Formats: sequence, structure tokens, C-alpha cells
Amino acid sequence: MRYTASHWGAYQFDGDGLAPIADDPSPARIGRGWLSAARDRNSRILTPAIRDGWLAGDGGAGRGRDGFVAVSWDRAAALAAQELARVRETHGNGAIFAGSYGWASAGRFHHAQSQLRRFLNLCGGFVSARDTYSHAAAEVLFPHVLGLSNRAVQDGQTSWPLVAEHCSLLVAFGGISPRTAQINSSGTAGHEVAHWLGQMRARVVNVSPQESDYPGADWWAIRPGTDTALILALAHTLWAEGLQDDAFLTRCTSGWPEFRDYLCGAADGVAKTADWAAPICDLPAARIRALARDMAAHRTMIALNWGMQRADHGEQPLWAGLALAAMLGRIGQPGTGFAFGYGSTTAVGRPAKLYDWPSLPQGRNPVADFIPVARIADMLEQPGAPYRYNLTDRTYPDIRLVWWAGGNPFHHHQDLFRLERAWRRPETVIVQDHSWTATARRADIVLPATTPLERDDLMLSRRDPSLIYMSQRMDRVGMALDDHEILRRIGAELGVAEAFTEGRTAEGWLRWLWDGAIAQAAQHGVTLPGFDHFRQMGRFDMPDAAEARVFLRDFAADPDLHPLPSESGKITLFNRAIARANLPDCPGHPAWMPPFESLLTAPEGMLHLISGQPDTRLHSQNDRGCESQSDKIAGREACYLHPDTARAAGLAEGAVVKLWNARGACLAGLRLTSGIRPDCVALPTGAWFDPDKTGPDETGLERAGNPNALTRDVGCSSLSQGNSAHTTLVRVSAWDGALPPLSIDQPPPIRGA
Ligand SMILES: Nc1nc2c(c(=O)[nH]1)N[C@H]1C(S)=C(S)[C@@H](COP(=O)(O)OP(=O)(O)OC[C@H]3O[C@@H](n4cnc5c(=O)[nH]c(N)nc54)[C@H](O)[C@@H]3O)O[C@H]1N2
Ligand SMILES: Nc1nc2c(c(=O)[nH]1)N[C@H]1C(S)=C(S)[C@@H](COP(=O)(O)OP(=O)(O)OC[C@H]3O[C@@H](n4cnc5c(=O)[nH]c(N)nc54)[C@H](O)[C@@H]3O)O[C@H]1N2
Ligand SMILES: [Mo]
Repeated sequence: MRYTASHWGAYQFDGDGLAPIADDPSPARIGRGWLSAARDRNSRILTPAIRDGWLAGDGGAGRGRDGFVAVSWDRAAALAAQELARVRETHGNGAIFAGSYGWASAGRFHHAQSQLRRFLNLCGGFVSARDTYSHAAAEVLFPHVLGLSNRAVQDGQTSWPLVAEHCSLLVAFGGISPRTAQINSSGTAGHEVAHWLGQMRARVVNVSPQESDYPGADWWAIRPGTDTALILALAHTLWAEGLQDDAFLTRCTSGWPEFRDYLCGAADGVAKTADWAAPICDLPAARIRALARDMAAHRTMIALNWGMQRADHGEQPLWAGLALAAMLGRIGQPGTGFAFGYGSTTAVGRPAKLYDWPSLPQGRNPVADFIPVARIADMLEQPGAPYRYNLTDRTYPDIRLVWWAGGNPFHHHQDLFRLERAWRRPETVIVQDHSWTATARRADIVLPATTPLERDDLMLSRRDPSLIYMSQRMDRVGMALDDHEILRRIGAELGVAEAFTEGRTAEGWLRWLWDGAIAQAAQHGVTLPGFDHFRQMGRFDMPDAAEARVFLRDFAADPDLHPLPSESGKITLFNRAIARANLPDCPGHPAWMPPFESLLTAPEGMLHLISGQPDTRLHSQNDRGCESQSDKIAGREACYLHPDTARAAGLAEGAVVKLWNARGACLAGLRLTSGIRPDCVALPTGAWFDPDKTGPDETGLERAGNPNALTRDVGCSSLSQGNSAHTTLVRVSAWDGALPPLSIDQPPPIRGA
């Protein structure tokens, strides 16, 4: 049997197509659009290409407007090498930004970022990016308050079967959704979250502006951005009624007195009561009090999704949720306590062992400088400007060359019209991608990569017990090359090809990785087949892979014997290091701070924009494929609005509407659902950014329905500097004009192709 794999699942070859592997209990919808996207010659990059204006020395001014000239691989590799050498000699490696954030594709060897980092490390290094768009607030906060990395927190999440068996009240902030559980970074052979949700015996409360975030649960339609206030009110109610677990607080936490003082309003005069929170959260005070009592009376799990912290003050709901769970005293017990990320990907809470498979060695980056990942536009706009991050003072580097492989900033970043302006500042932009994404269209040197369907690779995912040999499914499209081969050719111009490849072919690397996997498996007492045998089998399932975990079990059982590596050895409800920093936007304990913009202070007629992950795609990947396209309305991404809101604004289902605010505007198709708050509109991320260049205001209107035309590009606080995409207000109105045609559905103008 032959197989391939992706972040959305594992597939077996099936005639002319692909079929999800037979034992996947709920294969991802996303996979249905994969082959058609990979085969779409309108969106695939067929040849290396150079932007016209760059060749004419325009300094970047024409990025996003220009056409391209097709060139040979020899010429493209020579130009990329010359640019790298020039910038390095003139400005140093600290002028090269290759944070290159993005999901690229599954597969252990042909992972675009790993390849690029290995290559650039051999060339003197580059400015990198720290943390992720997914959960930067958690990545910075958890090491302070728990002494644990977010990765350790994710790895340690209490396993689903224990929640199903032992939990009697599951309060899911932002829900738990099979939509997002379609995905596991590096690949997955199964999708089990829907199964586990079906096993749940607990009463479930879905605290979310959208009912679909946990279908069938008791829906608490909270005003978005106000979860911290609700959590504080639940905590206050517990305290006011003497329901907190004092023994747990003493044994396992530090800073409870400071947090309690804050709850009571000792310093600010505001007690964080249910009556205080009710008008903020738009939930009845009596229900908040009743839920607090139910929490104390039942085996409760406080679960938060990742999206919650992609917001202004995104650290706060996380920290407050942890504090609430600590007051309930059930942390460390099976199926209860605190969880972060159930459903946000399929592997969080999976009852399976973790395996540390080998990966491509990246070497060492001689450049220490980095930026918090979502601060890219700040960096490009303000070289030398100061900023704070994770309790340190830093300055932005002066970037002349940007190099991206396997990511799409013109999908993932916020306020894309701002990024469009900032992106014109560097001298040169190099992009490796297989498709003409909005980012590739804004590059000077465009290098066409293969998709995983066009190469052999290995799916070795630390959170999945199946190992898959990924066989090449289709011929290379156009002149596409594997990222490894692209960089080898550029490396040949710079004299680093030998160091880059270590004399191995791609297959040689797969064999090398598999040898490492054999050694790893042996440590678990498992004998893997030899490489050739594995290639033939296509799939190997680790035996005895089941393992159930309880988050913080050892610590909670005996905090003296198993202290946390935090400043107090315990869960810090008040953190001295954070408090000492005196940050205006992140005090030393969980706190309510009104968001930068929100429905609480919104001008009449503004709606809160929810821009979560799309059901039909992984971010912007496969947007040109059939599954994504068939979900569109007149070629535009669909947004979701409450029927009452639509009626009041005179908008009909199926129409194209305009979403707009001071930052920008985009078009979207309209679908109606009563499962959303009437003051919200949901527009999933990932439609390929397609601003109208023909109108009088060149950057005014995005045509395909990309919510990042509207979102706000400010860090969630000076602690984490994570993105705050969910803190966005918009207006929605009818689109009365003629529908402007898309341009993103065609390749950009390319001479000589
Ligand atoms: N408003 C808003 N914005 C958001 C979010 C949100 O919730 N709201 N979520 C954020 C989150 S959590 C994330 S993780 C980001 C995701 O942002 P990204 O990870 O940048 O999004 P992808 O579309 O997955 O981009 C991957 C790119 O890699 C390319 N690619 C795939 N395989 C290969 C390969 O083998 N070689 C090369 N060279 N290229 C390849 C794809 O064509 C695609 O262009 O978006 C963030 N943006
Ligand atoms: N199908 C699919 N699955 C994916 C991805 C994808 O692109 N497509 N991307 C993957 C990636 S990279 C990531 S990081 C994860 C992200 O996983 P999540 O962060 O869990 O997913 P999101 O869709 O961003 O957000 C989930 C829900 O949060 C709710 N929400 C928004 N604001 C608030 C709020 O203020 N309060 C409350 N209570 N709820 C709120 C919204 O209703 C939204 O539907 O998803 C992964 N899974
Ligand atoms: Mo993410």
C-alpha cells in the first residue's frame, strides 16, 4: 500500500485520487480539496520568476502591483545567492529576516522552514522569530506562572478518556470543536475528538459567541473579549461563599492573598462580583453565581481554547482560568482541573505516548537577534525603535532582506493593508512556495517549490503513534523543485552546498532520519522495520502506544517532592517577576482590563469580528482547491451573521456584503445562523488576500474575504506581544456596486513563461 500525509490527515493512494486511511474515524473535510489545489495550474507557480520593478531597481515600491519575468533555475539561484551575499557584506547577517513563520507541510525532511534555517545558518545566520501566531501569550506566560513551557503544558494535558469518565462539569471557554481538531502539526493518522465528545458524560457549558464551537452544549453566548471578567466573577463568588479549596491554595499556589485582594477590590475599590461582571459579559448575574456553585459541587474541568488568547490582554483569560481551577482544587486529579487547547488541534489530550523522532539538524544561528513573531510590520516600519517583550527591553533590527519559505504572512498577519506598506521597505524579498499566494505575489525572487504530493517523505509526528512513508503521488508541476534542492542550488553559488547536503541525496536524508527513528523506537522497546521494508509497507503503528496523562498530577500530589520550576515552586497566582516589571498592560496577577476596542464601548452599528480557523482549509492552504471554492459565495469567503442583524440592515442570505472599519474593507458572501450573537460577525481566515488595485484608493478594498484586511496589528500586551486578531470591530453593509472581479484566481502577469 502506498500512502501520503498532511497536517490534516493520512491518505492512501486510491486510483487517480487519494482516500483517507481506512481506520480514521472522522477524516478531515480539508483533504477533499488537496489534490485539486495541487493540480491547479492557475495557482501553482510554474517557473522561477523575478519581479519587474526589482530588476529595474525600484527599491520595493512595486511590490504587490508588478508583473514578473520567468527565468531559468540557474538565473534564479544566481540572483538569490548574489542578493544574500550583497546584503551580508553590506549590512551583515543581522539585516536578514528569515523568521519565515508558517505551517508549510507535514513530512519530516521536506519541511520548508527547517531547510531554510539550516541553509541560512550555514551562511552566517539571520534574524529569527519567537513564539507563534497560535498561542504566543501562552508561550510567554506559562514559563512565568507555571515554570513550564507551553509545549510542556500541551504535552501534559489530561487525556480525553479521563475527562469522559471523571468529569461531571466541563466549562469550555471558546468551546471544543471538531472543526479545528481536523489538524495536527506534522500529520495525524486519526481524528478522534468527535468520538471523545460523544463519550462525554459531563454537563457541558460552551462559553462562546458561537454555538457551533460546541454543538449540543449549554450555550452561554458571552460578549467576546470579556471571558476574564466572567472568570473573575466566578472566582469572586467562590470566595464570597467560602467555596474555594483553601488547602489546595496553600499547598499548591503562591500569591492567593494578593489575588484575593484584587477580587475584593482592595486596591481599585471594585469587587469583581457577579453583578459587576454581568453587564460586561452580557450574562445574568444569577447564572454566574449558580455556575460558580455548580463548579464547587461537581468534578469540574476549566477548559480554554487557544483562540481566546489571540486578543488584547490575551494572557488574562489563561491566567484567570488557571487561578479559578486552582481555587476549585481539582488540578492534578483525573478528568478535572485546567486544560488549554482541547480541540484546537486533534492531538491535545490524545491518550497516546509522545515520541521524539529525529529531525533535520538545523545547525546554530550565529545571529542572536529575534522579534516576537507578530511584530513584523512594527519591525519593518521602525528599525531601531524600542519595544518590550517578556520583561526585557529590545530594539527592532534594520532589515534589508526578507526570506520566506512555507508561510503566508499576507494571510496570517493582522492589518494587511499596513503590512502591504511596511513590506515595501526591505530591499529584497525572496519567497519559496508552491502557489501564487498573496505573499509570493509580493516577492522579488519567487522560487517554485513542490507540494508533498510530488516527493517522498516521512510522517513522524511526536503526537501520533502511526509512522507513514509518504510516497510521491504525482509528477512535479511545472519547474517546481523540492525546497532542499532549491537551497542546494543557491548554496552551490555560495560554496555551502556540500555542508548543506553533507553529501546526501534526498533519499539519503530519508534513510538517515529513519535510522534515527529506529534508534528512538528501540528506546521504547520497539523494533522498526528497515528503510526499504518500511517504504514498501507504507505504514507502521507503534505498539502499546496508549498512555493516559493527568495534567500536573505529580506536582499536585506532592509539591515538595515535585515542585514546579516557577519562582515559588508552585502555581503563581501573583507573580513577583511580572509585578516588578510594572507593565501597564499585564499586572502581577490575573486582572480585567477592557480591550482596546470592544462592544462595551462600540459606536452604534459596529459588530465584533470573529476570525477563527476555516472549516474547509488549513489557513490559506488549498484555498484554490475544490472544497474551499465550493463553499464560497460568488467566489468570496462566506461570513456568518445573525438573521435579526441581517434583517435590520436589509441584508439577505447569499448576497455579497462589505465588512469595513478604519483599517480597511473586504467583501464576503453572507450566510445566516441563529448560532451567533447578534452583535458579532464571523469571517474565517485564509481567503487569499486580493486588494483591488483598480479603484481610486489602491489599498481600500479586499475582494476575496480576508478578515486580516480588518484586524488590528498591536501586540496583546508588552509581556507576550502575541497577535490580538480577535479584538476587532467592523461594520457590515450591503455591497450595491458591481461586483469587482477577483485577480487572485489568475496568476500574476508573467513575461516569458
Ligand atoms: N485574523 C486572524 N489571523 C490569524 C489567525 C486567526 O485566528 N485570526 N490565526 C493565526 C494562526 S493560529 C496561524 S498558525 C497562522 C497561519 O499562517 P500560515 O502558517 O502562514 O498559513 P498557511 O496558509 O498554512 O501557510 C503556509 C504556506 O506554506 C506553503 N507551503 C506548503 N507546503 C510547502 C512546501 O513544502 N514548501 C514551501 N516552500 N511552501 C509550502 C503554502 O502554500 C502556504 O502558502 O495564521 C494566523 N492568522
Ligand atoms: N479546519 C482547521 N483547523 C485548524 C486550523 C485551520 O486552519 N483549519 N488551524 C490550526 C491552528 S494553526 C490553530 S492555532 C488552531 C486554533 O484553534 P482555536 O484557537 O481553538 O480556533 P479558532 O477558530 O481560532 O477559535 C475558536 C473559537 O473561539 C471563539 N472565540 C473567539 N473570540 C472569543 C472570545 O472572546 N471568547 C470566547 N469564549 N470565545 C471566543 C470563536 O467563536 C471561535 O470559533 O486551529 C488548528 N486547526
Ligand atoms: Mo496556529
